[in-house]
Amino acid sequence: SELYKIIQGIPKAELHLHIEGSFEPELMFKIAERNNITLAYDSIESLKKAYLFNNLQEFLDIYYAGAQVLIHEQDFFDLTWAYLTKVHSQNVVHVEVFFDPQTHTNRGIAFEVVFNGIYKALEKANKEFNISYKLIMSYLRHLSEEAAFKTLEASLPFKHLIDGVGLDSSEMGNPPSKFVNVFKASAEHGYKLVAHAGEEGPVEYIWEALDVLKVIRIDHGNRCLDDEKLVRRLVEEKIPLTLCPTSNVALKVIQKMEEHPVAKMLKKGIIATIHSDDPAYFGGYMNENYFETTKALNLNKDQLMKLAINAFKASWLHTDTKQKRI
Ligand code: ES4
Ligand code: ZN
Repeated sequence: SELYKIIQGIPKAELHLHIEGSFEPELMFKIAERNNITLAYDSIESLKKAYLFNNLQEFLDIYYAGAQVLIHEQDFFDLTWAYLTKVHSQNVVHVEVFFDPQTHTNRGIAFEVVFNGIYKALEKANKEFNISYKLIMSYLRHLSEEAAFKTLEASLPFKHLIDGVGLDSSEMGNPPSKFVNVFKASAEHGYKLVAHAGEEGPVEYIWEALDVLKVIRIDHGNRCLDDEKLVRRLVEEKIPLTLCPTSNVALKVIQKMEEHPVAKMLKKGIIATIHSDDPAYFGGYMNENYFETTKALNLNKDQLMKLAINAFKASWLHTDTKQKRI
């Protein structure tokens, strides 16, 4: 369609992408086979049929199960390279990628195996596709702060190559404040701070991410419109929100795309941006997220361009944290 062509033509930045969530069933079966692992599903089709979720937790259970087949550096490289090839075809020119070290270190995979595979693919895409990138290590919030501290420690040999830390996994009952100490320590090591907040959780979690963790960007933040004072804070301090519309529909954060808050957020002056979150599970990479959102909310060209430009504004492209920290 005409709209899809316009979206394809826009150079885009992806700021909210879990690399484990880009694991397509075809590649999952291929890697499972070469690692002699039997998946709980007997075919790609039956696996895909399991991708129906009523909430975040139902998704996370399947997402963590899928990641279990990743064993060797080559597996992490192939996963990351497949993602980068795909987004390159969609005219994505900058990515800020999350990875979840604990999903792997908890089953005996060394941090450096995970890191090296991902890093080498990012470097290759930088050279071959001219894609720029940042890397964000995410702490799993359903685990303890002590476990996050161990992850922080494991990352230190690579800290000159990692740009930030995030907070993901099961939101309800795991408020940002649970991680106040490890976020403070992470900042002291030079990491930038972001956190998932207000996806399923209440606005209080967004306030905590800002006031307690001192994050510079909120992942999701859908619920912020519940609180006028919070909206003013986000606008005044230029705190971006990285929204993920197809994720929100797939996880029933909203009932249908027409209810997505991004248009209202733009009207209020929030630096709202659009990303894919876990594209292999939610059925949409960057173009599909822009396309479905634009159609459902009837966004005009100015709003569409605003979203694309906001992502570059919200990115860390202009920062050179790696140099600074050496
Ligand atoms: C996630 Cl959609 C979402 N929310 C929270 N944590 C996550 N990890 C991967 N995808
Ligand atoms: Zn996410």
